[in-house]
Amino acid sequence: MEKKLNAAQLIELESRCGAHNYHPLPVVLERGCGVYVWDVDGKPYFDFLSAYSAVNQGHCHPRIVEAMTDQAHKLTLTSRAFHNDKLGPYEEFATRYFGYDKLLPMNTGAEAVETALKLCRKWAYEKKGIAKGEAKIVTCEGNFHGRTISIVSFSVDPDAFDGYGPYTPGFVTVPYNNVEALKELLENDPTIAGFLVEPIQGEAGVFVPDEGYLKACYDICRQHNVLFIADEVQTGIARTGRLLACDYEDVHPDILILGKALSGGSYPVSAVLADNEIMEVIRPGQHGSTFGGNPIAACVAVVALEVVKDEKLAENANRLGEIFREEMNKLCATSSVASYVRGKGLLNALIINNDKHKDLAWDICLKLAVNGLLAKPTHTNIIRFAPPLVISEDQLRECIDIIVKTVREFE
Ligand code: IF1
Repeated sequence: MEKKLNAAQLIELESRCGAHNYHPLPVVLERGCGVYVWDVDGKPYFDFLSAYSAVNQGHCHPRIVEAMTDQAHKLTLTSRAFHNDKLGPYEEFATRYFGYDKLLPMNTGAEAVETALKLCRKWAYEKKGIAKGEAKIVTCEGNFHGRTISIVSFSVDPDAFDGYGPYTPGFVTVPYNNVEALKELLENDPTIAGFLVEPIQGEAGVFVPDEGYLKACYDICRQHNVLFIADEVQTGIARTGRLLACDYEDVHPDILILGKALSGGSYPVSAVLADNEIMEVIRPGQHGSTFGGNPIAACVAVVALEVVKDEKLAENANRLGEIFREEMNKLCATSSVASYVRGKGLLNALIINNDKHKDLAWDICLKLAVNGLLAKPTHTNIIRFAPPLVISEDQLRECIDIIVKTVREFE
């Protein structure tokens, strides 16, 4: 048998043999259960990243693992050249669950976003009557929707787009959380087909728009026959304290994009949902994916969604999110390091004052890891806190103690 490699050796291997497209914390994980993960030395941590909100149902949820392994023994992949016995029941379940006529299954978030963009453009030509090749889709400053060429074409983050041109045309950017900007654009440009928006901007640092923003945008889109496309890849599936973040404003997107927690983080499963009038514009051979809608994904997604309801994860995220922000506000009131907290449900960010020391948030995250909690900084001074939604109040309070104690070490 091969000798077990230690953490330093495993990190060195990745560095030597893997592309350097990430800068991870120096922690090597080998096991997870619920809100906990363990490193190769057996040290436990609370996971406050949840694989960027994919593991909402907790690590290795027994029901999800069972659904996945049972199906793995039976049939893994047929492609869509043939039917499989799991896809139809999953589509029926998920469309009822979210209130749409139809679902288009994909695998990753970026693929689902691409699918939504294609669907929107085709709808624009076939239903809205925009001249072929003229359709535009509006996106928001500070957006993050994935890593494909088309998606980075409308990113405003140089890290995401620089060096990857030529870019895909047909996108217009408006400032986020600005109803007027969208209104003006839609009133003056009849070639706009859709508005793509994150209900809360994740990568931008958990940026929560003003109350009423989504509803106002939705109404303006309605008025101008523009599709409201919600990217709920990160905010969806109970993360923000409701099943969807759009539910807070009773907005039912024309096109809904889901990923990440649709599988509880066990498998790449994403989806686009829409009603017949929109979805019917894509016909056989016009879009697809080898793995999209495979029977393992279908089984996993059904159970992952059942777990969300059975374990009342939205309610838990909502209640514990309030506690988390209340305690972080107390910390910020008396800290020179922690400035303020923002977020919704269990998608939150602590803003660090890094005036004196630029890498302070990174250093705090390193110390948090030593103290048994994993989180990752974004945009140098923002620490995202997003534990699995199965976390209990006692566990959350233990984590709050770790965060407070750690931040205090930097005062
Ligand atoms: C990485 C952030 C999170 C997303 C939204 C689509 C996708 C994502 C709203 C694409 C992906 C990720 C991917 C991850 C970092 C990350 C992220 F830091 F950028 F903001 F979650 F917080 N729409 N988000 O947030 O989904 O194709 O990756 O499945 O490492 O790039 P994907």
